Amino acid sequence: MIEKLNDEERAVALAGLPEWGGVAEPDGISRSFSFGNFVEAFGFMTKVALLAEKADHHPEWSNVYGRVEIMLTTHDAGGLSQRDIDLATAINALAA
Ligand code: HBI
Repeated sequence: MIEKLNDEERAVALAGLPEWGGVAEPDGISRSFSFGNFVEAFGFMTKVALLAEKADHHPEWSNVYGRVEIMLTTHDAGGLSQRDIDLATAINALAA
């Protein structure tokens, strides 16, 4: 059973993910990305989708032209879990 991070675990995790902000409802993290055009944005989303499927952990996201908004939370845990931190870290590597 995947558990929510406690306050201390959360603080440590977010310190390592300065590009991501805390989301209150649902309990999670989010980050915005801006690309030159839709095709670039969708290519990024495709790479994230393959990561997510491999991790069996999926984002809640939106896309408008070159912008992608990603929010990560763990439904099974009812909030932020290590799975979200791991996926955010992998997404950062894609966007680097
Ligand atoms: N993705 N964000 C998120 N949260 C989940 O709880 C989740 C998921 N993807 C797959 C999934 N759960 C289930 O398939 C596994 O927990 C079995």
